[in-house]
Amino acid sequence: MVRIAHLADTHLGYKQYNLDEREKDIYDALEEISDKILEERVDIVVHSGDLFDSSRPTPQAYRAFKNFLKKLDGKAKIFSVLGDHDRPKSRGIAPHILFEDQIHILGVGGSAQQQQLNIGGRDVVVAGLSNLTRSYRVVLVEELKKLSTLKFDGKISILLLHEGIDKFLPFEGSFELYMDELPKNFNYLAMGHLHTRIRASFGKGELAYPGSTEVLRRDEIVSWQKNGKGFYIVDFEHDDVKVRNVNIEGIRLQIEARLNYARFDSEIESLVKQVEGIEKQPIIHVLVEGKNIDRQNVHQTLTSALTGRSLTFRQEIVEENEQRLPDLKPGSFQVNKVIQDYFDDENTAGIALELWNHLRHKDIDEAKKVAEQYFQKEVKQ
Ligand SMILES: [Mn+2]
Repeated sequence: MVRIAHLADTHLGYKQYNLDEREKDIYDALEEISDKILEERVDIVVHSGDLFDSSRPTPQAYRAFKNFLKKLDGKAKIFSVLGDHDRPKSRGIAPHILFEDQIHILGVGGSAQQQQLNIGGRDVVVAGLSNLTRSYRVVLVEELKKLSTLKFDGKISILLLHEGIDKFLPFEGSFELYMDELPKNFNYLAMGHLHTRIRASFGKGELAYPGSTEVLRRDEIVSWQKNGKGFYIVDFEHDDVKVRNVNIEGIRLQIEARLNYARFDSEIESLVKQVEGIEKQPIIHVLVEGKNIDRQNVHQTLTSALTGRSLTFRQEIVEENEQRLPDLKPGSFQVNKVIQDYFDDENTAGIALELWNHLRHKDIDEAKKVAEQYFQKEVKQ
């Protein structure tokens, strides 16, 4: 039997809400993963991209990965592809280069690569193609076509990709690939990029996204509660592929609380009871709904109730008589087109689209970055 650990989207160096604690949470998650990988005695570790949150990691992020490698101590071969976050912009080199003796990065520069190794008598082919954006879709599809012609006769075959697929990201413009463009001749498609856990049988084996290893965005809370966060253990025996979840236990709690302003005081009281005594202070997302909401009062009440009981709280206020957008079904219109039609010039439409992409994931930090860059470039000139 050959056993691999499959992880992705560790985003080392990401610092949610600009909090040191959140940066450390991400490193702690990786440390727990290294313990669990050792317990599982895996032969190979594959990381499907976005190992680092940036192509220019901080020393802290480098150190976290160094510690991971030190812990594994050469007990497993490690392969990875670059994601959209840690792929260097233009012609730079990837941060992974510092660890090139210990980690093999596959398919950088637009062409897929493969390596063959022998694990206890069984040949294993690990292929990979680093992230290509939608503007390189032609290259991406061409490379996948080439991969689909490979013959593995009896060898275990694994393919690493960091891309979104239409089936799991229904909005036009948000995915890079259509499901039927993926090669069907591999035993296991080790995917990265989507932060939720997804598993599907595909071709002659399985396709799987392990998801991010921490709750990096608010819209990951629901799937984290349902499916956990962590990585996969994949066992290959004869022609069989078995995938199993391994969960990280130490993840910081994130709570979504919906409070009715008419009963604000009593609802705050029960929220306080709910979070009382939690050892690792939770992150609380509060939504206050009602009429004639006194925003300042809400903020003051939340601050005095939740300070010390939460790592941070985020408040959102919705007035009952505020106009809400009509419900639209995915696929019934193209967001790109709506935005492009609205703005006259391509540049502004591009920025609006980028902002929309971050904000629909409630990724305020990334949206701020985009806004700041725009300000630097367009306004300050
Ligand atoms: Mn990604």
